[in-house]
Amino acid sequence: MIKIFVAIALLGMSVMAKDHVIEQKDKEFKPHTIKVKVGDTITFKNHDGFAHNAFSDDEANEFDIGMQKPNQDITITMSAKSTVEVECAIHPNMVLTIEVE
Ligand SMILES: [Cu+2]
Repeated sequence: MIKIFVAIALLGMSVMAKDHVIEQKDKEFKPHTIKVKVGDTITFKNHDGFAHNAFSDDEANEFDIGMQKPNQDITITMSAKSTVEVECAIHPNMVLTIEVE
């Protein structure tokens, strides 16, 4: 019985929060812009044959995923409302805007 309650609780959480995929391919974040809700997650998927990174100095959603190897997936959670400018520390031309509503 307890297992069923836990399963329902987890299901409820996963319905509320969505995961959004950002692909890193050909030294670009794809898509370049995305709109998400507070509590949603972003999964960065490195589809290039070399390392990438993603970081933001945004006050509300500061993060740095570090050195991301080829084929590695890294997930972060957007915890507050803001417009988050994301860059790759290795390739300065890679830019992404996450609008957290
Ligand atoms: Cu990069």
